[in-house]
Amino acid sequence: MSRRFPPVSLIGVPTDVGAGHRGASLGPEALRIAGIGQALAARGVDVRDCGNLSGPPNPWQPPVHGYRHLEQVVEWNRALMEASLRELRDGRMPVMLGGDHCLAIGSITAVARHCRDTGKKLRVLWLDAHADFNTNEVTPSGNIHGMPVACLCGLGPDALTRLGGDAPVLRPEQVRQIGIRSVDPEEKRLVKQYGLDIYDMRYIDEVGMKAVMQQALEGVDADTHLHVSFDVDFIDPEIAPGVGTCVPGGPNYREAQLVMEMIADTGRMGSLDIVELNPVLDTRNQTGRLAVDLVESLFGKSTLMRD
Ligand SMILES: [Mn+2]
Repeated sequence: MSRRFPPVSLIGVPTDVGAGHRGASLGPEALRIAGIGQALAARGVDVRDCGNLSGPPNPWQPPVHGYRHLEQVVEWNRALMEASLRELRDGRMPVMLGGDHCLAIGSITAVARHCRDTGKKLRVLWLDAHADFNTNEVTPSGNIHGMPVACLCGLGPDALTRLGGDAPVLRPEQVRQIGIRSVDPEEKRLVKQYGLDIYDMRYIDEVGMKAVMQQALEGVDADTHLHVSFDVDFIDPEIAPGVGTCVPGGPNYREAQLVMEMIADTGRMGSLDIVELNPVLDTRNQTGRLAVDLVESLFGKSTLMRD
């Protein structure tokens, strides 16, 4: 074992209330079946599976004032925020098994609070095909899984932006988005206005993933808590078909591994979301197994001979 990682708590959040397709609610079990707990234990990590949180069913209703299922989204996120904060205060690393990406609101609100309490700087790495910076005014769908970054930056309904009391939870300069290749037209305007740091696929093609990660991790030091929000649709759908919102042209297997390995090398990852895995759209849990493979690299399983 090349590096010690803090003890990990797996928190299953079986819901798709924020998504436009049903099925991400099955993500936690697919990740367990793909062996996430055993894989981390094999890395020498102390793993506790906290089981699944519970919350309201998906009512599958149209949006109201530009938000779909706002009440249910708030309820799930509050449960997750409380569970994550409990684990963080216990000295453990919460690893959220989602669930759709709206859940990052609860998970990152907890992490930001913990960083304030412990005097740590927070850096969020957002691995995703989408910027997730929609608001109720510009969203084409009302699906709240397209809004978490905006909500965390203070743009959204009070029930979500002030889930933990204070808003905004994040300043845009604390976020680095990697792999982006689909941004809605009005969302693009907001992203520019807020000055979000986006490493899109065009930029990755031009400078290469290594340089991108060096830039995204610049300034990360011993006082930094790195939160990784891993939307499985980050990866190219050729190898990761089991997601609700496929966008072609994502990072390939080696690029995705490099991202994870370079994050592991910092030794600063303090919390992780794994979201949007949709087993209903997958092929024999191929995407679930790939996600676990990549998470192993986040915990230092290098495919290179450097250990
Ligand atoms: Mn996302």
